[in-house]
Amino acid sequence: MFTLPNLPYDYDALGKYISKDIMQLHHDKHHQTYVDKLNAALAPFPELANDQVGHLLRDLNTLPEEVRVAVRNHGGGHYNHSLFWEWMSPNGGGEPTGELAAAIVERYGSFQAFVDEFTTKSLAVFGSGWTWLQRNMDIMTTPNQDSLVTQGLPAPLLGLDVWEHAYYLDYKNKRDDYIKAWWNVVNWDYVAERYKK
Ligand code: MN3
Repeated sequence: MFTLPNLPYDYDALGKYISKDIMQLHHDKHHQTYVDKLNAALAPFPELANDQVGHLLRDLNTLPEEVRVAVRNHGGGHYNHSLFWEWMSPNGGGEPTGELAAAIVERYGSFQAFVDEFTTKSLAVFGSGWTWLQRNMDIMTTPNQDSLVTQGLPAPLLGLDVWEHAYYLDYKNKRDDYIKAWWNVVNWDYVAERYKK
């Protein structure tokens, strides 16, 4: 059985940028629903229900056909959101340092140029999806709850949820304002930790 992880901070901790109302809805309702639907789909397959969701996504095409769509959508939702909470912090924002900063600057010329490109790609996602910083410093987007690991790629260093449910309560249709605010809570320490692994 899969379970909803606790937020690593209080619901109102990001309040200036992402409200308590959004965090409660996003974590307690949206993420919980992915977990519940994943568990329901895998109930007839206890050996799969005991695996890690990242493994199921990686091996999606070898799973029983009747659970693939559920794992892709709800398993992807569970996996992506479990990381998303960690990618934010009330002590976040600013710029990365060390090897991660060097890799970003080497690829994009400057941290700001990286932010601009990540933002532009996030704004270009039509409908619902995610923007990712990959281990090789590529920025890519996926629709819905699709995961990089299903595509045989390493787990992402950083990801941004651009589904409307992530920002509509605070920012209405203004995804650009949400993204601008989100940079103030990015947990670069956690991204750097993932980069080192
Ligand atoms: Mn979401």
